[in-house]
Amino acid sequence: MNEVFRGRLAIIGMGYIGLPTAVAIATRGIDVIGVDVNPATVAAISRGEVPFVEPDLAVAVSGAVAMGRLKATTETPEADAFIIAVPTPFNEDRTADLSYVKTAAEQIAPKLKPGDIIVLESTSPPGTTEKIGTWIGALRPDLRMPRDGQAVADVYIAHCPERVLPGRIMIEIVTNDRVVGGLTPKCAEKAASIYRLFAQGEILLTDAASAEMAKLSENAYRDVNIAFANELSMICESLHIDVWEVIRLANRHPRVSILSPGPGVGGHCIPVDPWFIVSAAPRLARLIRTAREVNDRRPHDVAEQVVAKAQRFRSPTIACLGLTFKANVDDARESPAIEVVSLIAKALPEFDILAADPYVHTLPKQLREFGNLRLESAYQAVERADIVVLLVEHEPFKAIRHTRLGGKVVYDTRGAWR
Ligand code: SAJ
Repeated sequence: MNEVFRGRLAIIGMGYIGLPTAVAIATRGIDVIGVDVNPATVAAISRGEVPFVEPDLAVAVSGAVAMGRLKATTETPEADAFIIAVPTPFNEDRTADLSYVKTAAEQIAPKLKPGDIIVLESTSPPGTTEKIGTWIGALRPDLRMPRDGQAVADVYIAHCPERVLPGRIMIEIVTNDRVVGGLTPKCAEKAASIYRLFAQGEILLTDAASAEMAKLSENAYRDVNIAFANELSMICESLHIDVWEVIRLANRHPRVSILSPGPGVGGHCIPVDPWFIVSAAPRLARLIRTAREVNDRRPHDVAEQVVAKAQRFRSPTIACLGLTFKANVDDARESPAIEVVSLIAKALPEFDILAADPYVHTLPKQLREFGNLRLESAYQAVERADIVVLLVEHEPFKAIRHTRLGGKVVYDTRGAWR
């Protein structure tokens, strides 16, 4: 046992998870082919470049490409193992949209030979790994799919959910423990042989549905705890108590660790994944659903606070610092900060709104419709503002001197200037 994978590996989806995983494996001497539907992504990787910002990733990609270990293509190739790392967004009714996973499985199917391994890394509702077996089985009746309780199978299918934190991906991809859930114990063991190549954390073997549910539980846990912090923040505001002081004190209890309130929960994972639990057990997932609602409501609460503060002025200029979904990343998709800024701009069309973010160089498209809103440097925005709203605690914002904020109304939604 404790086999380590040797062979050729294909990774479907060259995004925030697929590309770092490709590099981690390529630098362990394995030939990796990265597959992506976007020709621009494939061209960038082939040049040794990274199509998005993530600390330490660029140098790792250029090294792996220069060594000839990492190649990129738009066509799924033949390989000995396939990792699926494509998006799993939600549909309008908040059920999971598995179309990218299904397409990836259907493209892998004709390339499969006996002994191949397929690993799903995309965050998915319980039962998705099993569906991969069904989809592939329908296209390849010549291959025996792994089934619970049956000893023989021609291919191995498992789920190994990604767990890395954007901004720390290159560290966490190596150091995190990995959960590997197989459709059968043999599938889990085969999939683990891939992660043994680079994972320094422990590799925990289980069944596929438990692995799927464990990943969803991790993100739902964080969402519920952020919702608790956000609710506390609103309660404290209404009672004129400083929530940051309350949290600082409560967190000195040995078994209490309250997270930080903020303008809402963004990104592609935490606001999405808890809904997969809700749709799997709608009557039972009451707390998880409520947490989602609290966090989704949060940008409205913050915008209302800003609008209330603006009423004290005749014609205030409002600086909104931060547009990305969290600190020190360039990712502005699903950002609560953008929602707050757009709600303020809509509610106060007669006032100047200045948005600033060191990682965002053009006004995001959701904000382009507002004639009263423009992108500025943080320096200019703070200088001109009567009201300064801190939405994302980027390091350069934390470094703004308190003297520069003197005489202004400051609304620090992240507690960064305490
Ligand atoms: N946030 C708060 N208060 C906090 C912490 C976060 O308001 O105390 C906000 C952030 O500003 C951001 C959102 O929550 O808008 C999510 O940020 P995050 O840093 O908590 O998480 P993500 O989305 O960057 O990454 C999460 C991670 N999951 C957990 O920590 C349980 C990561 O490990 C997962 O791999 C990732 O989701 C994923 O891809 O599923």
